[in-house]
Amino acid sequence: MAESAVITIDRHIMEEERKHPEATGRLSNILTDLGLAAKLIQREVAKAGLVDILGRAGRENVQGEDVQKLDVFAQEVIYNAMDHGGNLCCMVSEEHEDVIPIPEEFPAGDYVLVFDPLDGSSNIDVNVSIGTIFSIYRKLSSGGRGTREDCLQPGRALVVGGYVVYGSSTMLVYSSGAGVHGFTLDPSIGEFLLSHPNIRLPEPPQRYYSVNEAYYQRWSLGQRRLVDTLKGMGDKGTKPFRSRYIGSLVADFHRTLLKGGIFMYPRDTASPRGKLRLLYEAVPMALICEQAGGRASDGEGDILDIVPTDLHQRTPLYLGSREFVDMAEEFLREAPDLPG
Ligand code: AHM
Ligand code: MG
Repeated sequence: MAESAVITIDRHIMEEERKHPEATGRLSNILTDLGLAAKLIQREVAKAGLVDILGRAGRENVQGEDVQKLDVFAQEVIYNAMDHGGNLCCMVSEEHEDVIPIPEEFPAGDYVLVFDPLDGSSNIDVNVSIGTIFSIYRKLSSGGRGTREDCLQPGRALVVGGYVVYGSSTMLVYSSGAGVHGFTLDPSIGEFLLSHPNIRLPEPPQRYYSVNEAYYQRWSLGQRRLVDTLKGMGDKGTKPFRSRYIGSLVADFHRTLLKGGIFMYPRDTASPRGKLRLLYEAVPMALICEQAGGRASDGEGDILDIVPTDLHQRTPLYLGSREFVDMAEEFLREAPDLPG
């Protein structure tokens, strides 16, 4: 790419904002602050393999300071990057029981930040991709520092959804309802550069399915028949799909977005409502998936239509190419019950 064609994330956000003359710049500030938090987290994630040398998690580092686990570190980095800008009224995090208000010493803004600081924690220690997931909503209540109701809005009210994947390179992908844009961190200059403008799920999609198949026995008959069919074993005699499962939602979804296919985390007898969290994990991915031409369902209907009642509510999740998510819903409708 020619030097002159390089578009940094800040420039991209600024240019998007110019299309909306009524914009206050608050949203851009939030995204810029999140970009900084992502770089700080990336720096630590990249050192994860050096833990034994440098020390972490309950041990002291070389300066004699206590060092933290990476997910706790990520939570604090995001909180500290976002608390003082005057853009947010409150935050909620997968790592925190309740709403986190902006401290009184700082001005409160009109937006709510919902985030999962470091998703895929079982993959941290084994050098496999992990990620940060975020959502931004407009505050509903007037005045004050944000309430639970401000955080419990349906996905259709989402203003921005995005994620950062810490993989072989670090990428930030977001949508503000006008397409999906992906930026890759250039470590030599410390900037996220536009590398994937206007991402669309490929048409026709590649035939990948992604699910933790070890739970097969716990699934409904509909879910089992669906996966049998994807493996080419069903009545309908389809050719087998290819299977990929990393166990980090961000990485599994990122592949699905770029290649097509279907990611599934069904409900099962151990997690009758599903494992993944509606607010922190499902909704932002659902916005991106829809904006890229795909579908996101809980197995019965669109994820973005669900009105949450609990901050940490779980949901089954089906994400990816429209035709495969439609097909999943069809199988589930026919035999939805979990084994007794
Ligand atoms: P976490 O929030 O504890 O990290 O769990 C979420 C992760 C997702 O990234 C991933 O899709 C899923 O859990 C994997 O779960 P399983 O090990 O049951 O397949
Ligand atoms: Mg998580």
